[in-house]
Amino acid sequence: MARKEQIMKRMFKANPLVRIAGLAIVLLLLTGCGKGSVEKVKIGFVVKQPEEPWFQREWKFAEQAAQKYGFELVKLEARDSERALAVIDTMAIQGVKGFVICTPDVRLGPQIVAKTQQKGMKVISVDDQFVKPDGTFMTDVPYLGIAARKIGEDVGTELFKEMRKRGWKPEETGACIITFDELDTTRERTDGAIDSLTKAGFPKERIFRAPQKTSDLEGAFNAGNILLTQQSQINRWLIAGINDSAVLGAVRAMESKNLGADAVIGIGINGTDCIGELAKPNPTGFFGSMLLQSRIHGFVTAEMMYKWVAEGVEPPKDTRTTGILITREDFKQVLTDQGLGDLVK
Ligand code: FCA
Repeated sequence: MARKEQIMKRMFKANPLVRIAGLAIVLLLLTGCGKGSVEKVKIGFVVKQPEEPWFQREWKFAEQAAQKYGFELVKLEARDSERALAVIDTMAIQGVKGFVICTPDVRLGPQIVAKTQQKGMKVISVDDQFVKPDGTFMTDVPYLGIAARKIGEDVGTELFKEMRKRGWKPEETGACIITFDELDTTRERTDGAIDSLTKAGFPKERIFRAPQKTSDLEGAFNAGNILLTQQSQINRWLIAGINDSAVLGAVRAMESKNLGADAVIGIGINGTDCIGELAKPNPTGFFGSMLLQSRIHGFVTAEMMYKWVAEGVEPPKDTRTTGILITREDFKQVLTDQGLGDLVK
C-alpha cells in the first residue's frame, strides 16, 4: 500500500500530464460521489381510494417515515386494475426501488408481483391481502392488515351493549349489516359482527345482510335503502358495516326514512372517516367507530420497505393491527392520544 503511494507520488511529480489527468479523475470522482449522496432512495405508496381519509392518513404517516429516514415518497392512486399495473411502470421509470400498495383488486396480486419482480422492485401489501387465482392468500408477499374478525366482533359486542343500555328489545330491533364479501378483510369484519351479535343473544332472523355494489358511501346508501324497503316494519336498527363509509351510507338511508339518533345505533370501522359526523352538534344514528391504527399502516409499512431496500432487512410476512372504540364523547381525546390530533382541531 505504502509502496503504491510512493510510486503514485513520483509519477505525479515527474509528469505534468499525469498530474492533470489525475486531477481530472479526482474531480470526476468527487462530482460522481456528490451526485450519489444527494439522490434519495425512492419508495412508492399506492392506494385504491385516495378520497377516503383513511388512505390520506396512510400517506401522511408514510411521509413522516420518509422524513425520518431521508427517503423520497412517491404517492400514487390506483382506482382500478389497469391503473395499478400502469403505476408500477411509472414508478420503475422514476427509479422507485420498492412500494407499498393497497390494491383496487386483490386478485391482481400475481400480476403485481410478476411485474414488480420484472422491474427489480420490492412490494408490500397493506390493508387488502393479495390472493392467488385459487382464492388462497399470497402469504409470501409481506402484508400488514387489521385483525378483521376481532375488530368486527368488537363492533357487534358494542352494538349489543348500547342496545341494552337503551332498553331496546332484540325482538323489536333489526341489525343492518352492510357487507362487501368480495374482499376477505371486509367479509371478516361483518362476519365477526354477526357472530358476536348472535352469541350475545340477538335473534339470527333479525340480522340482515345488505351487500354493497361499490365499497363507498353511495354503495352503502343504496344497499341500506333496499333493505329498509324490504323491512319497513322495523323501526329500530343496529348498523354494522365494512368501514365508516358503509355505516355512514346506511345511517343516511335510515334518515331518509325518518329514523334518527333515537332509533339507530351505527358503529363504523376506520375512525378516520367519520370525524365530521361525530363532531356534529346534534347526535345522529352514527354512534361510534372502531379507530384503526393508520400510523402503523402508513409509517411502519413505509419504514419496512425502506429498511428492506436500503438495508436488506426483510419485513415480517404478516402483521395485524387492532382497533379501539371511539364515540361522540371521547373521540377528540382518543384521536389526540393516537397522534391524529390535527383531525379534530
Ligand atoms: C380496507 C378498507 C379501508 C380500510 C382498510 C384498513 O382497505 O377498504 O376503508 O378499512 O381496509
